[in-house]
Amino acid sequence: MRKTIGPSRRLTVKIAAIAVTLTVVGLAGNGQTSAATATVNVGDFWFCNSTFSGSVCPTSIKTGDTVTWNWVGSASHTTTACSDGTFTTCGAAQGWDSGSMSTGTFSHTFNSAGTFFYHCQIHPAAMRGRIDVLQDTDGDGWSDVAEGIIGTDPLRRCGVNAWPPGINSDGHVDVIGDISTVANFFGQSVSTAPKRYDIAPDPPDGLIDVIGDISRLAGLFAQSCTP
Ligand SMILES: [Cu+2]
Repeated sequence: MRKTIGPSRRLTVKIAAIAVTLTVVGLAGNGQTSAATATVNVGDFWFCNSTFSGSVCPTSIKTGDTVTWNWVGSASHTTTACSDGTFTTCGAAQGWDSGSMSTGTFSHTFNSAGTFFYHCQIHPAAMRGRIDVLQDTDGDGWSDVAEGIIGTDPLRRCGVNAWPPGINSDGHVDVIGDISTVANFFGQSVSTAPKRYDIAPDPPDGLIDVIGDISRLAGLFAQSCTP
């Protein structure tokens, strides 16, 4: 006789599969979290990807993060800061200017919150972008606004309800106690699941999902908060 596998059994299987994957990944990733780097591709003739040719590509980061522009096309381009969304006053004085490049990378670190516009000086109509920098006062990788919604302390990186992915507050992301806890609420909205588990995106979307919350946790498996 064949046994039917019910929803809770399927979830257990799914969690076990996540655990096995994470154990393998974790061998290489036993570290601490720190400021992040976002990569923006620079192509012919767009920022991010070709769908943004002629429009503005948005990139969301937190204070202290770095954006690295990566030249992937063959023509020469720049990433040059502009004073506002009219893209009329642009140059190094507005924040940064890579100068003309056709290969390699250029990086800029954003230490203050705000909306920062940039374009390519050579193709200003086709190539435009925007960096949305959210305030992250404690530097734990979650914006102050997100932590306000999740219910963690935006001023502390470690401790009880301080670091969003440290679900059980032991300062470490594990399968038991963190990932499996959140996975148990898979598919639920924060009307029935705790807001504390809705750690992604930033700010949170009100839903406990695999693409957002569980994969974000999985990506931090075996990592610790830095006091
Ligand atoms: Cu260009």
